Amino acid sequence: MRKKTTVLVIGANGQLGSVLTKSLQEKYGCDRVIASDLQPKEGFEGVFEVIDATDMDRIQEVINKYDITQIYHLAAILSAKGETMPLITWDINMKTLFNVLEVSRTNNIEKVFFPSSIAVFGEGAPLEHTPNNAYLDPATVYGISKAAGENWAQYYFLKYGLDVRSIRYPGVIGYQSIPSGGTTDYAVDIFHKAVLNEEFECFLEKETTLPMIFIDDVIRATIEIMEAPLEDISVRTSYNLAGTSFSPLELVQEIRKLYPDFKVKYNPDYRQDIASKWPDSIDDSVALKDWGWKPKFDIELMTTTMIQKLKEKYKIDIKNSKALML
Ligand code: AKB
Repeated sequence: MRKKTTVLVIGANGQLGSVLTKSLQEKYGCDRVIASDLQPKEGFEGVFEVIDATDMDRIQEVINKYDITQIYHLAAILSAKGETMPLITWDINMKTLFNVLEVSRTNNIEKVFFPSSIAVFGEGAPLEHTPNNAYLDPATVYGISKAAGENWAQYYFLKYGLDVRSIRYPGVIGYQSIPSGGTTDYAVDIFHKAVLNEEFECFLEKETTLPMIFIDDVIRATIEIMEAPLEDISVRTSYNLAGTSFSPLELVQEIRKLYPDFKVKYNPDYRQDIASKWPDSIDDSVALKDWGWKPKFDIELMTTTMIQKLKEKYKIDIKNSKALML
């Protein structure tokens, strides 16, 4: 008899994990989604377990406790932070992945989700419409760990039949949480500054175009690939995924349609070197062909949605802080 789907989300406090956990709760029910991270998150509603994913025994305990059938492994150190501690990043990103793959194999987990990233591409890949099977020569330790991880995901599928599915995420733009440690993080921070009428200092050059995606699209893509019939998944390393592509300047121009006085200064740092080697745009036609992927948000819709949501959020935050002060 097929077991009822019970999902474990590792890295549930992160930019993506926090939103994905909510969508999974809506889909499977609160008691069927086990959120986990290094520490509990204030205000979290649902079932939570503290897991350090470098500890395989701890993951095993949680699998046993809830009879887990699917794992979403979202914990990783991202590109920019990774460059400040390369060996630790390699250890953590690979150890946590191996732990997830191994416990999944030995517990007959039905499906595993492992996010990869546009960071797997380097100077050997075409900058425009980078194809799914482009040469991978990543220049960051994060990118190297994701490229290696993609191959390990495929290895576990081919050797053990473990159903690991993966997407190469572009930079994710969302209003619910603030990302940290990534090279694409500027594109979230900029919206907060615009809504708060503050000047924004950009750590990338104004012309640096990168592939980005709005949070609603990326969550939908993640759930869609996990729901696709097994026989439709032809790529066992990772699928390219496109949302929209833009440079800081193009984003500023879009924001200025709503905030004409928005001030920005450019002060590129080491993250510019990382971004310069990543693609400008992504060819995601294989994802379209295999499981029907199509993004809904372009730069315009993403910008208006971000601003509307952040305005609501800050109004609420201001109300809350006033309430606390009374
Ligand atoms: C980062 O900037 O490191 C991430 C990514 C593109 O994977 N957002």
